[in-house]
Amino acid sequence: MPFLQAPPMLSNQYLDDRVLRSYLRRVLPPAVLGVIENDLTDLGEFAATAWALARSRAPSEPRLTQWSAWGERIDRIELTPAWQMAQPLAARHGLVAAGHENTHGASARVHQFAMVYLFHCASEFYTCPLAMTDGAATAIRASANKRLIERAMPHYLSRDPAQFWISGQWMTENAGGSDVSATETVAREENGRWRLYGRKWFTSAINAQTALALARPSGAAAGSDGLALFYLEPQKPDGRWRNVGIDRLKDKLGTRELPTAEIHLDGTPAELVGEPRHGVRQIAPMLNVTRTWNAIGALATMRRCIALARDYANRRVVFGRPLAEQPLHQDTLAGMQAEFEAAFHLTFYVTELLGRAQNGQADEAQQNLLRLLTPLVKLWTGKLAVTIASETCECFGGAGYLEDSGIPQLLRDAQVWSIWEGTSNVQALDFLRAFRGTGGLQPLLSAQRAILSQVQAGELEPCARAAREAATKITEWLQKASASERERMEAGAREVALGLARTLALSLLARHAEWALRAENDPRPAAAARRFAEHGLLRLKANGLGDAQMLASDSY
Ligand code: MFK
Repeated sequence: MPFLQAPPMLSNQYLDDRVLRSYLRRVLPPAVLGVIENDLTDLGEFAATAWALARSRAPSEPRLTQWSAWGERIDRIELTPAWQMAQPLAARHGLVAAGHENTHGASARVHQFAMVYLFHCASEFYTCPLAMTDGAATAIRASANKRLIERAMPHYLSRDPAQFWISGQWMTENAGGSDVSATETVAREENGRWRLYGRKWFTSAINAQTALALARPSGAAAGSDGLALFYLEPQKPDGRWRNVGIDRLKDKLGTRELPTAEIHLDGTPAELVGEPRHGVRQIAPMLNVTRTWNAIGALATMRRCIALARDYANRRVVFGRPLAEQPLHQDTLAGMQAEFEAAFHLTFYVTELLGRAQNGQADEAQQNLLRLLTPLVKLWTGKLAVTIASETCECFGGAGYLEDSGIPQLLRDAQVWSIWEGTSNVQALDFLRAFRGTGGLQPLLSAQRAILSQVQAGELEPCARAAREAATKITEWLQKASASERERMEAGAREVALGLARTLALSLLARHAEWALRAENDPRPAAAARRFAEHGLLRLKANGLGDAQMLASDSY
């Protein structure tokens, strides 16, 4: 008798998503939801069929061929079948364009990111170049560089696959990943044209038609102020490289379908985006957009994990009944769902703010709030996706440890969310940068007060109280730490950032739960809020600096 288990399956990932559909009903005007639902249903179907398709064939990865049979250096990259399919699909659905079009006003970003959330897991990380393209469009628009706006934007925002271009983001170098100020790539003006010389250590989606790159104009000052931001089109129309050498494709833990390369630039023509300095300031709008995509991608990972684990729990019978009926397994799934649901509301709240800011509808406090929340949401969702993906492997038992079940890939891929686009600690320090630069926590505390004033139901009162108390504790911690040395503040920054993210997420989840009770007679968001509050919001350190120094340098 062969041993046989039913593998997990996915149904339409939009129609089956209670959290997304309920949220969209609350925040979007019915007319807008009516218009975009076709797109969402299509992408939900794509997400389900792509999972089944991926299980039915051998995994494939991009391939680099450096030399032709006749000795010519060609550096040709072959993309996976899914990547070839993703390009036209992304263009037609306007996965970048929708975030910039005026059709739905300030709801543009909610619309766009709802699509991205459905598309991500089926895209084999084609969302990476889409994120960078969205970021490049945002940075170029902010630069007000008329020539580049006319040259690149029509391609970035095209819905025509033949016209649609993607962008890379070339920052990371041997000397500096987090510390971009260590950039060694040099820009020289030769015969009235800028050319770049140096090595970029991680360049994702190397097949992109364009890239934004940081380089130091020769003779410019050291540090990040001396860097400039450049726009490049690294390939000629016939596919030959413009003085770019692809040294190798990276051998990564996950995101293996994404062609990430190590490259060298040997006189690559480039164009200044803005002034020949303050490059980090100029690329920052790109970073904030790609970090938002990062949070959406992490959220999509969580949702995929939970959908698979839940489906499997209905199929897998142990100890005489399905896993789904076993109290401890139910409790495990409930914990995952509550964390995901809270993260969902915080992440989409950030997309609402981004839409308002971009549409000129955000006042100064809301712009400051967006600045504070972007690193927080990137940090928390990146960490949470790994936790949920790891728990998902366990939900499948031994099958969750087998590559060909497709489950371990979720965990390997999830690990990227807390690394690229700036590690968790980079985000925590960026939160401190924003905290110091935007007048402290006030924008966040005021927003939380307004959100919680909409929570009236008695059953949600403990959640609202927990969120208020946590905000007070964090405020006190920050006041105390600000008065002491800078290093104490930095050492505690990650826990503060995580605590703030969880606190605001609980407030937002409770507000949605109140609405769902009244408008949809649905008690599930309230159950999620109670469960999330039970998990706790804070792990602030009382006095850890000395202990941390001792433990970090521990040796026998
Ligand atoms: C769905 C898929 C989505 C994901 C796609 C990802 C694909 C891409 C893969 C990659 O490229 S991964 C590489 C990502 N690398 C990073 O994210 C770099 C991480 N390091 C940082 O983020 C550092 O914080 C940073 C390099 C920005 C620090 O640089 P500096 O020069 O030491 O910072 P400084 O001097 O504090 O800031 C310089 C200016 O930038 C200041 O403005 P002013 O000149 O006006 O004073 C800052 O306020 C501003 N700034 C820095 N970060 C900002 C920002 N402004 C707005 N938002 C920010 N986040």
